[in-house]
Amino acid sequence: MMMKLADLIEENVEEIAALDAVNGGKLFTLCKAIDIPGAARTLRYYAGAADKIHGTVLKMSKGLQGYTLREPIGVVGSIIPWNFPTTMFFMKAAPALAAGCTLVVKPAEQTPLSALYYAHLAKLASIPDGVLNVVNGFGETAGAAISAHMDIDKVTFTGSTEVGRKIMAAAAASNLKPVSLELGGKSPLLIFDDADIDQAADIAFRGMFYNKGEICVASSRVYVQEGIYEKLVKKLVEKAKATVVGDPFDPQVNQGPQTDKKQFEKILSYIEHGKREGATLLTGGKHVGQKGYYIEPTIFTDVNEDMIITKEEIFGPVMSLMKFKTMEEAIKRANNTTYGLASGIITKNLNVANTVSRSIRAGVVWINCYTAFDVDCPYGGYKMSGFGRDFGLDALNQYLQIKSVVTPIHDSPW
Ligand code: TXE
Repeated sequence: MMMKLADLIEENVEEIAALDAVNGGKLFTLCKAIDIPGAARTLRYYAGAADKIHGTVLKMSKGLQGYTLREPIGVVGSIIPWNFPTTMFFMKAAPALAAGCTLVVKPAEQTPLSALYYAHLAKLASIPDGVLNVVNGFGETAGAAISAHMDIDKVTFTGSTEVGRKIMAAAAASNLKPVSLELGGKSPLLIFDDADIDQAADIAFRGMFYNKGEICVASSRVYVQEGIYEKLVKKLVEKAKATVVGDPFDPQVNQGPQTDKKQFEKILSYIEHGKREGATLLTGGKHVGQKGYYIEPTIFTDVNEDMIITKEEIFGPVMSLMKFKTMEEAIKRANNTTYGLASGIITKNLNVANTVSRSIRAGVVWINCYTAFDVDCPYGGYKMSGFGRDFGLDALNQYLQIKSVVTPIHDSPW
C-alpha cells in the first residue's frame, strides 16, 4: 500500500506541487523536482523496511532463554510545520506506517492542502480508513489536543522551540507519551582559506537562501577564514543581487514570498534589529514590491555571536557573515549557540574536516556540501534543536517499542 501511494504521488506530481506552491509560496519547479519525488522515495524506502523489523535472541543466564519483539508504539500524533509540507508529512508518516502504527497528522494551519490530498491518495492506495488520518486545525486547539490526548501514544513534532516545550509539558501532564522534537537552528558553515571560492559561494548561498530561508538547517552563520573573506563576500553579494524574487510559479524566479504575514513581519523586524545593533547591511533588507510577502536576500557583516540576529533563528533570507583566523577560533564560535541542528565545513584539508566534524555539536556535519539530505541519513538536533531522529533506519525506532519475551529452557524454579 505504501508503494502504491508512492506511485500515486508521482502520477499527481504537478497538482501536488501546485498545492504546496499556492499554500506556502514555495517554488513550483522545486516542489515538482525535489519535494514531491522525495516523498515517493521516502515511502518506498520505509516500505522496504517494513518486513525487516525484528528483535534479537537473548543470551540469558540461569536456565532462561528469551527474545525481543519490536512492536508498533501505537497511535502517533504528528504535528508538522509549513515550510516543507510534503517532506514533513512523509518524513514522519512513512516510518510510522512501516512500523505498523496508525497516525493522526496535523499539518500547519498555513499549509493544509497537500495533506488533504495525501489523505485522498491514501484511500486510493487502499490504506484502510483510520490508519492515516489528517486533522487540520490550529496549534492551540488541534495541536494541543493531540499532545494532551490520553489515547495517543507518541508525538512527533517539527516547529518552534516555544511550541516544542508546550508539547513536552502536555505529554508529561497527560499519559507521559514519548515525544521527538525538531526545533530549528542557527547553523554554522565554516569556510576555510583553501576552499574553491566559486564552489564555496554556491554552497553558502544555497545553504542559506534555499526555500527563501525558511529551512531549519539554513547556514545562517557563515564563518569565512580571513584569507578569502573579501573575495567570498563579494561573490555572495553578487549572488544576492542577481536573485529574482517573485511569483513562485514563474520558472525564472529564484525566491518566492515568505509563507505568511507573521513570518514576513518577524523577518523584517530582525533586519531592523540587526541595523540597530550596529551590523553592516551589505545588501537587501527591504520588502520587494508593494504587495505580497517578498523580501530581498539580505546579508549582514560586522556581526558577532552576541547580536540577536546571530543568536536567534530568523527563518527568512538573512545571512550573517563573520571572519575568523584559526580553526580553533572557528570551532569555538560555531559552538557558541544554544542550537545544534546542522553545520557545514568547506575545505580541501582532510585533517581540518575530520577535526571540525568531531568538534561541532550538531546533528549533521556536511563537508564540501550543504543541505545534502537523503532518506537514508538520520536527521535531528543536538542541544536546543531537539531530540529524536527523522529519516534513516534510526527513525523507525521512534515508532517501535521493545518487548522482551522470556521462558525457562527446562522446568525450573522460576
Ligand atoms: O511555529 P509553530 P510558527 C520556527 C521559525 C519560525 C517560528 C515560528 O523560527 O519563525 O518557529 O513559526 C503547531 N500545541 N520554526 O509559529 O507555532 C502549529 O499549528 C501543539 C522552525 O509557525 O511551532 C504547527 O502545526 N501544536 C521550524 C506547528 O505547531 C501547536 C518550522 C508548528 O508551528 C501549538 C516552523 C500548541 N500549543 C517554524 N501551537 C523547523 N524546525 O523547521 C502551534 N502548534
